[in-house]
Amino acid sequence: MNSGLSSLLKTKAFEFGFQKVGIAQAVSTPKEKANLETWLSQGCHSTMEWIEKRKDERGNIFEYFPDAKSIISVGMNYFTDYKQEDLQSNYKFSNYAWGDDYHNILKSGLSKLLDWLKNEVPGVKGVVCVDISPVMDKIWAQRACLGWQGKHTNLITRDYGSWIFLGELILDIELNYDEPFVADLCGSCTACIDACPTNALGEYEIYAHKCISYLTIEHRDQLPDDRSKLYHWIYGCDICQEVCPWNQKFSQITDRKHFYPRKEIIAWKDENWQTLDEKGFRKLFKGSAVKRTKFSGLSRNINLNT
Ligand code: B12
Ligand code: SF4
Ligand code: SF4
Repeated sequence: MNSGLSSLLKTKAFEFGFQKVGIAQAVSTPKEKANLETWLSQGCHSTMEWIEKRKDERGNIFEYFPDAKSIISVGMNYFTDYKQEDLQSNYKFSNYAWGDDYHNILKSGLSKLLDWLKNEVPGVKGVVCVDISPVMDKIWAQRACLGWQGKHTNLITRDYGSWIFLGELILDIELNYDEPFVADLCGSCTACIDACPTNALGEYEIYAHKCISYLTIEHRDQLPDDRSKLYHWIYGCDICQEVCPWNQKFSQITDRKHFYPRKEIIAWKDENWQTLDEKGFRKLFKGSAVKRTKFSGLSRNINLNT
């Protein structure tokens, strides 16, 4: 059904800057909904009440967009080949936030795709989602054949590893669907689980309350004492992805200059970070995802690692 339009949509998605694209049929997802509810009931989300608040929509696409028929799932490669060792400071800073805010970049590409489609199919309804919408990005990416959810819980692709951002365009029209990605290519590997310094990973499950990414970005105020070891990370954490053989073998360098580190991220020494003030924070992280943690969060993380 609509195979001409489906393949044109994919061609356009590549043209608008995405490296991965697939189309999933909008269906209910009772198993994933149940997993989410168990995860929440175990308190793994900690203070991320915003996940719980819209859990019905996250677990059921039709609660979010009742007319949904198709989900175009896209991935954008952000691997730059800079390493933590290239940073002149002892602090570590997650690579996904080195450059411009990915939300804006993916949203812009998906909005172009929707505008293009509106010209082709007048009256089509669609919604653009990137991260903050109450939609489980990884589930739809797997259903649209982009890859599988690894034991570290991130979505891994065969051709770029897991260094890809995800987003969706949800539409009220039928399209030609890809087969879900059914293989689990983690095999017997447990490198991510073994490397996580805070034991935040079970198999295919994250205890977010223990995860350095959660603690440095999402947790407000002081950290509980026993969780105050951030292992030098001041924003996010990349350890479980750095050790993944799929990233070591299959990462490809992105040509999106937006994701390359701002010069300060590379050049700053510990004392530059330690003397950063609110004005400097606003200037350095204008148009960056780091704004999420606010100046208070970043300076708390710097202090805890000093
Ligand atoms: C909440 C959140 C977080 C939380 C919780 C992480 C998590 N894994 O859920 C915190 C703050 C810790 C976090 C951290 C990071 N995040 Co985040 N995060 C999200 C967000 C907003 C929601 C994810 C969610 O729904 N979690 C709820 C739990 C229940 O979902 P889940 O872990 O996928 O759980 C599933 C499995 O446990 C599964 N399950 C249970 N048993 C089994 C058994 C088997 C066999 C299988 C296959 C599955 C399975 O069932 C659950 C439901 O399907 C998404 C964006 C979005 N809207 O989806 C981004 C997102 C997942 N994050 C992203 C990124 C980049 C990161 C970081 C890498 C950032 C960083 N460098 O610091 C880290 C990675 C940490 C990690 N190891 O996951 C990307 C991941 C891209 C990708 N390739 O997958 C996303 C998709 C954002 C985006 N749009 O690109 N994040
Ligand atoms: S991001 Fe870091 S702390 Fe979180 S699960 Fe991965 S290795 Fe563990
Ligand atoms: S490190 Fe190993 S177990 Fe973890 S996600 Fe990668 S392949 Fe899977």
